This record gives sequence, structure tokens and C-alpha cells, in this order.
Amino acid sequence: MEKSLVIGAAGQIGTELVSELRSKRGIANVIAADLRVDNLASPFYELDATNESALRDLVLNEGVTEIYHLVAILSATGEKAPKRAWELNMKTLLNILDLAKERIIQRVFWPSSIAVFGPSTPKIKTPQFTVMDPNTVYGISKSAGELWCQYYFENYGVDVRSIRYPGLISWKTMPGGGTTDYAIEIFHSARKGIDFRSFLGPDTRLPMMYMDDAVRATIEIMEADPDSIKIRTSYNLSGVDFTPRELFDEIKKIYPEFNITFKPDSRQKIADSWPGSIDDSEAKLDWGWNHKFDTKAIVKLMSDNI
Ligand code: NAD
Ligand code: AKB
Repeated sequence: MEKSLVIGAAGQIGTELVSELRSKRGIANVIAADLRVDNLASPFYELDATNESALRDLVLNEGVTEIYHLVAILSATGEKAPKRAWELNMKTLLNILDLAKERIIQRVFWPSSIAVFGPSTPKIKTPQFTVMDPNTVYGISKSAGELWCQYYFENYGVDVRSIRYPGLISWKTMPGGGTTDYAIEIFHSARKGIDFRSFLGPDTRLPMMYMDDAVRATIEIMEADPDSIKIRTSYNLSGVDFTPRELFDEIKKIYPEFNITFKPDSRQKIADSWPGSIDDSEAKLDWGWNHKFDTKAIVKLMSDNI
């Protein structure tokens, strides 16, 4: 029986991944850990993932077999503290890869991001293998992290699996300091009846995905036959793509009085360097990925649940 540890469990993805894993595998088999002591149900541990020995003790004491490593400083917050973002994002990944190298755990999930792409990357249907010139510290850390994953796989046989998530849209928790956060904040404004001021311009197209698809992809790649995982850097993953204007137009069908203004800030530059849409043919071919939720369905679910 697998014993899973989700680190960064109180965050946007962790909250939902923990509850889905627990419903599939049983509560006792899925341990949550985070710096933040939020209202996550037990088994929960307060853990600083940069503390290698505390992490090791927890893994050994609990007999953990696989880790979902969700700790990171995201794109917008990372630009405010670049060295802190680099240190956290890299140190925690290497701590966990080392546990797998020593065969203390069998498998690692670590998420990458569309932030690995940069201004010279083709923007439409960005291919799996292409120019990658990220210009945020977050993107640089994800790009380096992908290469570390591949290095540990090739040199030490570490079974590490990864997805380049697009911007994730969910209603259970607030997002954690990214450039795609506007696509969640807009629903909270609409629900409160407040005009929305978008920090991205009206025509900024970005790849996005509903959280249920992202959680399913995460579990599917982790449950896939190891031989089917041909890419050990990270897989492109595609859901939907839209601009702030297109999203607003869709939300306005539900909230006819809703208004938007556009006041791009420093996050515009980050968004401008990212793809508008993603080609995920390899994920489809290798482990059978397919997204379910289109923009209309996402808008309905977000409006119903916020
Ligand atoms: P989040 O910011 O919501 O959650 C991260 C969690 O990590 C937080 O609960 C935080 O308390 C915890 N944490 C921070 N430092 C820690 C430490 N030292 N020890 C233990 N816990 C610590 O992030 P998220 O949106 O859930 O993202 C999770 C992962 O997915 C990250 O690697 C992120 O880069 C990646 N990702 C997210 C998105 C997205 O749209 N949410 C898109 C692409 C990739
Ligand atoms: C961010 O905007 O930083 C994240 C991501 C796409 O990695 N949502």
C-alpha cells in the first residue's frame, strides 16, 4: 500500500489534492504537511521543507512511499524576493530528490509550470520541446528543477514525474501569488458585486485549467506505468486558454451588471513572456491525458461555488 506525503498541502493545489487522494486511498494513507497550520484534517504535520532532517524523520517515521512536493514561491511573489524564491524552490526539491535517490521513498511528483517558457518561445500551441528562455526567477527555478529531475532519473534511477501546469482556477482556496491569479480574483469580485480591476490587459491570452482537471492529471501521471513516462523533465499540459476580456464576457452572461477596468501592473511583463496556448500531444500519447472542463463549464462552476 502506498503512503503518500503531500508537502505544501495547505496551498491552492495541496488542499484539493489531499482531499482527492484521501477519498481514493483512505485518510490514514495520505499525510499532509505545510509550514502553515491551516484547517487541514489529520494526519497533518507542521513542517519546513527546507529542514532536511525534519523532513527525513517524518518520512521515515511514517513509512512514506511517495511525495507530492508542492512547496514553491510563485511568479509574482518571486519577483519581489528573487533569492528567497530561488533558495526555497531549489533546496526543497533537492532535499526530496535525495530521499528518492537513497530509495527511502519510491516516487516523487513535482510540478513545473508554463513559466519555464519565455519571450522567444513560440506563443501559440507551444510545443513540448522548444526554446525555453524564462525571465522570472520562478521560471528559472522551474526550468532548472526540470533538469534536476531528469538528472536524478538518468543518473540515479529516481522515479520523478512532473507536469507543466498552466494557471489553475479553483474556488476552495485563494491563489498563492501568481500571474494567473486574476482569473480567480475576477469571480470573487463578480460574486461581491464589485467592479473588477484587471492587473493584466484585455488581450493577454494565457493557458488555464480547472483544478479538478489538474488534480486528476497529477494522480493519473503518478499512477501511470513507469515505462509510459518517457519525459523526465516535465510534460506540457493543456486545458483552456482565454484573455481577461473573453473571461469577463463569459462571466457577464451570469452577472449582467458586472464591470471591468484594465490597469496592467508589473505582472503584465511576466504574462507577456508566457505562451498563449500549449500543445500537450506528448502527455496525451504517453499516459492518456485529456482535459474535461472548457471555459463555459469553468465559469459556471466558479460562479456556482464561490
Ligand atoms: P500555494 O502558494 O498556494 O501553496 C504552496 C504551499 O507551500 C503554501 O501552503 C505554503 O504555506 C507552503 N510552504 C511554503 N514554504 C514552505 C516550506 N518551507 N515548508 C513547507 N511548506 C511551505 O501554491 P500552489 O498554487 O498550490 O502551487 C503548488 C505548486 O504547483 C508549486 O510548485 C507551483 O509552482 C506549482 N504550480 C502552480 C500553479 C497554479 O496556478 N496554482 C501553476 C503552475 C505550477
Ligand atoms: C503563476 O502565475 O505563477 C502560476 C503558474 C502559472 O505557475 N499560476
